[in-house]
Amino acid sequence: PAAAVDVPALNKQFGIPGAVEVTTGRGGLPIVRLTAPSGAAAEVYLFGGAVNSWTQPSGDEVLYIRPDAVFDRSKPISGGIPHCFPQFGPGPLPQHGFARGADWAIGSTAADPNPDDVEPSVELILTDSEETRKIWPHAFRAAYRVSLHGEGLKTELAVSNTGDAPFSFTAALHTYIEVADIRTAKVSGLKGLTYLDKTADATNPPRAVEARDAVTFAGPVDSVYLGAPGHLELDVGTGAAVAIDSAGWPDAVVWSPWESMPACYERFCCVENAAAVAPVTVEAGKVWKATSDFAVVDLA
Ligand code: TA6
Repeated sequence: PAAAVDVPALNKQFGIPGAVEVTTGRGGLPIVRLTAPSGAAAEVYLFGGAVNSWTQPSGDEVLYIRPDAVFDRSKPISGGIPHCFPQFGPGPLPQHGFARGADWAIGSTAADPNPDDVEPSVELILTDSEETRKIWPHAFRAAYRVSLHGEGLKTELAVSNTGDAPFSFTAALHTYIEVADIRTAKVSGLKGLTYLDKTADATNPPRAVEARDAVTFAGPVDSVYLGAPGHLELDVGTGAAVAIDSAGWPDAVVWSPWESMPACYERFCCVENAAAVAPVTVEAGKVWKATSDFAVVDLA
């Protein structure tokens, strides 16, 4: 069933002229559109709490939405920045958990009143419900703040344990980034790290050590890098790279489905901040936080 959301009422409550607008996106789904003074913009779907678009002042889209994505809430949107929570997968819960298929609520919006440093932002909230407790029996509050700073996109995920016993989860920001051609895309920052090669065996992946300065693609890639650094770059093959600066996310995932997705694999690469391997434990009353900031950098 469609979530009953009164979009005009939400815009009245949370809209900030010129900076934050609650409106409808594809499939009529409610979105929050952020617009920065730089001309950068972002769209965040309440369904999945997912950033689905981040454009540069030129209008160029940085993220990628797969052509098979559906916007009817029948399944998670394939593309943008979906959440994997409370399970990265595979594991006992549904693959990727439930957050990317759940309706998040708007907690707050802001736009710094200093006209020199306007930073439009929205905080989306997901809390446990009867439905989530059937899948994962814990009381939690996830708060996901998305903001634009200059031309960049910033995110912060905070997971609070609102129950009275510890819980553990794995998670990721399953970021889809558009590339000119996957064959010329390169991910740097991972050399020397141990990774789990999920293409060999998804449930029992063998370990290997990354020997390359930059990860390149000539076939399917599904690698979970352990202890990833706070700075990664994806050279998208247009003379620009997407820099990802994170804190609190211990792992990184690089995924290309290659020819199993013939219609689109050439046009995207997933570079994901994750807590994918060692589960994060949050004590009762405590909160876990991680940030991930994205910027387009000129390689010329
Ligand atoms: O993050 C990588 C991964 O977990 C892969 O193992 C692959 O299953 C993929 O995500 C699926 O992504 P999708 O957006 O189609 O659910």
